[in-house]
Amino acid sequence: SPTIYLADYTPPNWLVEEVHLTFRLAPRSTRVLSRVRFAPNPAAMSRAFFLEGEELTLISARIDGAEVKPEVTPEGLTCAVPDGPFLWEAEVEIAPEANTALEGLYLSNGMYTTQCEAQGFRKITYYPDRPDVMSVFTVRIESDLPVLLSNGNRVAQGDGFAEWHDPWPKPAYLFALVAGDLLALPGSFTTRSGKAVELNVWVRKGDEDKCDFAMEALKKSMKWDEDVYGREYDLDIFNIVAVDDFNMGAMENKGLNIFNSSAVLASPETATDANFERIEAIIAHEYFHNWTGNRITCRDWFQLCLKEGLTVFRDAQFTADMRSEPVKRISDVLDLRGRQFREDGGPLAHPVRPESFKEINNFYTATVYEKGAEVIGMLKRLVGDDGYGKAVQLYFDRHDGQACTIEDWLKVFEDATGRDLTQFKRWYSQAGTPVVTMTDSYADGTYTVTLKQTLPDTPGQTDKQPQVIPFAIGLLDPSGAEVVPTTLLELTEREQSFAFEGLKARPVPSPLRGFSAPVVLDHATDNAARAFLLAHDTDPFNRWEAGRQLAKSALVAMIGGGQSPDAAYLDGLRALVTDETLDPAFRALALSLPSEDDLAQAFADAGRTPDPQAIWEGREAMRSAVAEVLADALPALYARHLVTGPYSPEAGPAGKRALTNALLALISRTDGGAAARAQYAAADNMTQQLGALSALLGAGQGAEELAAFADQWRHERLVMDKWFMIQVAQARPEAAAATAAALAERDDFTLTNPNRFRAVFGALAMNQAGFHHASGDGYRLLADWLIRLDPLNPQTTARMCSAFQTWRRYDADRKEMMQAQLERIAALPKLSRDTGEMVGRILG
Ligand code: B3K
Ligand code: ZN
Repeated sequence: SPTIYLADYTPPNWLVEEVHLTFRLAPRSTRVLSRVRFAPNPAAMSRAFFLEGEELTLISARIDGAEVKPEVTPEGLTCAVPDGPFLWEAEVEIAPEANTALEGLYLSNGMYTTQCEAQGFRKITYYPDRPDVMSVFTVRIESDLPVLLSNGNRVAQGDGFAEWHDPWPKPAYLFALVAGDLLALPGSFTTRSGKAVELNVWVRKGDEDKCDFAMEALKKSMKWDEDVYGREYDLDIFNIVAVDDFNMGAMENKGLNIFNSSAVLASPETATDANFERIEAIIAHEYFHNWTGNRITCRDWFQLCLKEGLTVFRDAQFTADMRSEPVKRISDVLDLRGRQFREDGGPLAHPVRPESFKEINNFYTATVYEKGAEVIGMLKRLVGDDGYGKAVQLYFDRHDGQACTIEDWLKVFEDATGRDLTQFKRWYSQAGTPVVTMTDSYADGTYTVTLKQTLPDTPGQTDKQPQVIPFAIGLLDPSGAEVVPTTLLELTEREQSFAFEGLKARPVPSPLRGFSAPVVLDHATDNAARAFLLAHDTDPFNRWEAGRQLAKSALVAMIGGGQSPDAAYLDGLRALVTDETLDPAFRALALSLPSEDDLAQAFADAGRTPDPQAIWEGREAMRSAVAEVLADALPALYARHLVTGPYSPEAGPAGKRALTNALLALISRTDGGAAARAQYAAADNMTQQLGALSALLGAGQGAEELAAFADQWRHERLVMDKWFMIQVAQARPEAAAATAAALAERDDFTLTNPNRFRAVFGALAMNQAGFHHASGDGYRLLADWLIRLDPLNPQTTARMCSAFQTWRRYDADRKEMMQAQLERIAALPKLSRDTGEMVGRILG
């Protein structure tokens, strides 16, 4: 399949003035009638007429009322057209029931739903399916189903039909339709200019008691966007729909957000605190897209980070405001390092704004989303909060109703702040994680920091130019008092020195505070300095980071050097965990060890071959050491923070539950599982029930509870996803593949539900020692199932291929086994474009 290049962008030949769509819904033979007013684009270079269309049966087509016979290919159609404006009418047939790819119009448990981003609309009708063609849509749905929804405002409704009109011009990827036997949790919101908005969360019968939290999250999001960004909602109604079969988290269709049911449904009994937090964040994210994505959209798919990076940045600000700012920052950095650094350091590395693709769905990545958000965070740090506020308001004023580029985005910052962003723009075009090496010296009251940036080669990119790196630093004196508060250094050259004068003694630096840039910091420091920062740093992020670095170096010394657990780490951890002035959520984070993948990368970075089995054993040994060293303190700590009484998903009690669950996992290593069994028996909420089950499984117990759990929850598919996942996640290395294989044979394992597939095989890929077990069983099993899934659902298959992206890091045997599986997939005769591109890039 062809490669598409950013450099080849040309404006559309034809613009769309308005669209009318009529849907006559039927599972195997839905008819879609389109009436589209086309007008020549004055900016175009040609008047050739091409409409995208895939897997459609064309019934008839007309231009200005006269029948035409277009030339149809598998990708679309061409047709001779008039010189000036004309009316295009077409009727096509599609089969939603046969659509297992979950792109276009499909059926999920009897409910019709759509997913059009990025290029799914072309599976609904012939159309210029590109984001720079924006138009006003009117939609008529004909069906016997009781609830018929589309974008915009409802304009008519009667027996067997409904009509919707969306006054805001939009690209086709924001089109949506839902039809089903649904129930709504209703709500309302009054905007700050006094407009009443009707809100609904639509679900299937039986789920209506799990919508309250999503509704509240929506109202908070609407209010926050008014207060912080001055953005009001712009329609009379806002609908959210929960769908069981969905390829990702959710979709921001104008006025009709469609959600994976896992990202909206929550009750205390069925959802964990982590689920509640994720739901709040995704509701906010999709809502915020109304302005950053919908009112202002992307010119082409290369500009994806324009809406995604910005919207992730906005939802992170929201979560920080609703909950704890440091905890949110630490979680985000953990996620960034775990997913984005991993991507940036391997064969799938690509710039925040990619320059080519075969299948755009493969570029909804951690780099576009999370690094894209980091880039905005850096921009804000560099221009200051005021500059950021002015620039963003200028963006909304100048570009409302347009399809924009990263150049437009950066220009508003230049115009609003007077800052030249030419060099900053390299963050969008150069892939790879910069390494910042820090050295320092002290003489006569002057402390000098020297920063050097190294930009690693990535696929297709070498000899990179220096980037602008905002580097926040603070200095502490030997007593632990802060002598220089957080100061922002701007590293713009390959190497630069910065001096701090007038100091009384050599300070202890606290570098890269708040993780002020998405870089790897290489700073030759020792455990004493780390322990000092762990005890004294005023920057909560760096305090956590110091503990993490201590844990990492202790683990590396244990795994690679046979040393016993480091005393400085264990002492520091004890002090931190028992420090009642600290937020329990923060303490829970401090108790978690660096992941197996993180440690594998640490070995690879040091030029050593990671041994997944040894890494697993090292973490187990460290956990046992922590459990032993803290043994005297654990039961009292656990009892002090155990939350009883009515459940609230708020950050306070959730942080305590996170801490007590982390403590319980440690306690269960030494008490034979008694405390965990007690928590399991008493739990009236999923966080404590699952936390107890996880602690038991982690200690090699819990068979009875596992069976009871399945019995209790067999009718709740989202809870059963957890049941599937936890068994694979907690399986010992030698048992992980067999556990996953057995689960996949069950009747309630279904290939067509991405949540269930991810529960088993996503968990297998995450269980590093299991996936990389020397038998090769993990590799083979995952490949077997990806091969089965690809013909049904290419998007989810392609995404899960990334489990193999680190294959070059390992020893010859493992490398060979992974390569063999990748080549086996690549050789399939009917491999999808999605999976073909991913496997090709991973093999390199
Ligand atoms: N924009 C959608 C993602 C669409 C993914 C298409 N493969 C959800 C979001 O980022 O809000
Ligand atoms: Zn998004």
